[in-house]
Amino acid sequence: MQARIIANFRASVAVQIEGQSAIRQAYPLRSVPLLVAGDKVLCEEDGDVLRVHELVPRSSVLERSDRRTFKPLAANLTHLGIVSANPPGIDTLLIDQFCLAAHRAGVGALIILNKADLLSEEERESCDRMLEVYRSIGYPAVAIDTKNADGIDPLLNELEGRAFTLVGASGVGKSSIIQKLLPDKELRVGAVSAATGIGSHTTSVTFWYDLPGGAAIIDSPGVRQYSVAHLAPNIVREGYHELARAAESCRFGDCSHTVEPGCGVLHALAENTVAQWRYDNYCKLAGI
Ligand SMILES: Nc1nc2c(ncn2[C@@H]2O[C@H](COP(=O)(O)OP(=O)(O)O)[C@@H](O)[C@H]2O)c(=O)[nH]1
Ligand SMILES: [Mg+2]
Ligand SMILES: [Zn+2]
Repeated sequence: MQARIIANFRASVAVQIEGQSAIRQAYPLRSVPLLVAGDKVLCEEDGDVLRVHELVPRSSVLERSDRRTFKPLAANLTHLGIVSANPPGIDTLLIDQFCLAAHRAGVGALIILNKADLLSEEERESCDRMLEVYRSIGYPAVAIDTKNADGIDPLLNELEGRAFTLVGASGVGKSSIIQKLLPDKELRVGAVSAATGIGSHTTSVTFWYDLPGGAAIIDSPGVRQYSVAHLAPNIVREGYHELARAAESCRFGDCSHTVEPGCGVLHALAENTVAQWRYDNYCKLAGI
C-alpha cells in the first residue's frame, strides 16, 4: 500500500497510509534510500510492524548543500513560498535567487509579500508593481499580513493542491504565517509523537502537514532556513523565464544580452516587456 512520509526520525518514519487519517510508525528496509518528509512510499505489514519497501520516484526534491554534498530536506513539493517583508526590507535579488533555486528543485515559486499592514499607500503601489511583474512571468504573487483576521486570505486562495514550504530572510514573518496556517500544529506534532512513540527532538524534524483543499505545508527550522547556495550559470540563464523567452529571438546563439545587435532581451527591455530590475538582477547573478 502507498503511504506518505509525514516525518523522518532516522531509524523509523511516521507515515500516513493513503486514504487513512491515522499516523503510524514504519521501518524502512535497508535497500530504501534516505527518506524525507513528503516522500511517497510503498509499505507492507510484517506481523505487527509496518515496513517501507520502496520509494516512489520523487516529482521534486529540495536539497540543502553541505559543502560538497547535497542533502535532501523534503520531497514532492510543488512550490517554494518565498516570503519577503519590510522590515527587514524587500530584496528582489534574494527573491530572484529563490526563484532560481525553485527552478533548480523542479518546483514553482509562490511570491509572498508579508506585513502589508505596514505599507504606506505609496509603498503599497510600488510593491503591487513588483508583484505584478512576478505574476506576468508566471509566478503567483500575493500581499498578506498576519495581524488582521483575514490578512492571509490572498495566500489561502492560492493554495489549492499546492505543497509548499516557506523560505525567506529572518524576520519576514515565516513563523507567524505558519502559526496562522497551522493553529493546531502542536496538537498534530503531539499526535505523531503519540502514534510513533518518538517524543524528543521533534522541534528539529521536518513535518508534512496536510491543509484543506489538497494543499500541504512542509515545515521545520531546517527548511525555513533553506538558503540559496551556488547557482550554476545554466540555472541562471534558464531560470529567468521571461529573459530566456526573449532570448529565443537573439541573432547570436552565444549572445550575452548586453551589447549585441539583434538581441531579443535588449529589445524586450526597450519595449518594457521585461522589467529593468529583473534584468539588473540577472546581470548580477550571471556575473555580467
Ligand atoms: N506588522 C506586522 N508584523 C508582522 C507580520 N508578520 C510577522 N510580523 C512580526 O515580524 C516579526 C518577525 O516575525 P517571525 O514570524 O518571527 O519571522 P520569521 O523570522 O520569518 O519566522 C515578529 O515580531 C512578528 O510579530 C505582519 O503581517 N505584520
Ligand atoms: Mg521564525
Ligand atoms: Zn541577447
